[in-house]
Amino acid sequence: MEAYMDILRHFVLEGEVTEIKPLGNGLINDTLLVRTDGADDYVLQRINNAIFQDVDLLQHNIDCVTRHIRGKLVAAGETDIDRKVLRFLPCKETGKSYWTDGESYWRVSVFIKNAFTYELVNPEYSRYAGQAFGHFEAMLADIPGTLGETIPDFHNMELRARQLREAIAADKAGRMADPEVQALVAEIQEHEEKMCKAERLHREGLLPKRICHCDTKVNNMLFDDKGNILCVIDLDTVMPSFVFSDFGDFLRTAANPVAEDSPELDKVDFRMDIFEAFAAGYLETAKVFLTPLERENLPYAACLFPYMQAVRFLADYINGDTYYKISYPEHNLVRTRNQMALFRSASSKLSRMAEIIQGC
Ligand code: GN1
Ligand code: MG
Repeated sequence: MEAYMDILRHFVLEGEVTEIKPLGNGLINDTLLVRTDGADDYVLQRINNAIFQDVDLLQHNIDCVTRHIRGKLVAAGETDIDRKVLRFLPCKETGKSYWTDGESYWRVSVFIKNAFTYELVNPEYSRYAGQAFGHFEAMLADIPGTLGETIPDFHNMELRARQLREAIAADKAGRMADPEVQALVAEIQEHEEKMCKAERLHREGLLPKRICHCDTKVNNMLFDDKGNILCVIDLDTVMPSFVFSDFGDFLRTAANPVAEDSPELDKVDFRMDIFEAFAAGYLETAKVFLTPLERENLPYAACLFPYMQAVRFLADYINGDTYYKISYPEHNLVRTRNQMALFRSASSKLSRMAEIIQGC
């Protein structure tokens, strides 16, 4: 508590701190809820600067995005704006939206009250989520200046496939001896060429990059008590990417009836009712900017994200678990199995997905 209080002293909080406790279950940053006796509570986060190596760029992106969205909400006459976009506190000494002691990086945002996150959503909520992400991308379409890539080539499938090959070649943790790992690698590599389609289309000049959220896990959205979306959180990866990122990553987490690390593989399934609802919502708000090619490749995006996540989890497992937080030694392997099962399920439903998109 005292160590956290020393950090919080670099920001102007209203009221006295009464409690500090862990919040959420992100795999990258450390997140704490700071309760006070004042009007607002706060979220204190340590930014993982091993992963986000340019925190100044990262916070610059977030400042641009939150300012731009705030401006749009004001212009649209929205009310309750502080619940619809995040607000970060400036550091007393530098005025920047983070504080660093040279080693760790910290930021504080106002906690949005009476908001809920879900690990699983029903079709109705998925439709709202689709509208919200389409709207988020539409709002950011005219953001002035350029945003940097906070993790360069974050959702580049060719890069992720290469990183897996590098992990296999180095075999740092000696895990390549496991026949199951070898079988997973073989299955992944069988699909590699087809899954790298987005990068090819981009090189051919057919597929644009747009500002996307790039971490649209279902638990990165805040809902009010009626299921309306308040806002999207976890803005660290907002950057130029293909629209497939936001479409695919939401479905990766929302269409799977179990968590991404569930060992119950027989329960893993790509739920078409969630796909249908999310696609309908997304196309309502994103139709103003989507090209026909982007639209017709949305089913591909639904397969790409479980696949890419499996590649990332497996590479981390083979590397000896240096990227994602784990709770037990086989955690990343269990996650890989789960995401591959989801990939297989989604792949078997591609033609039905295409029909649904055509019908929207
Ligand atoms: C990470 O930060 P968090 O836990 O919301 C990761 C995502 C992965 C996700 C898998 C910066 O997201 O890309 O999809 O874990 N974020 C980063 O659960 O790598
Ligand atoms: Mg998160």
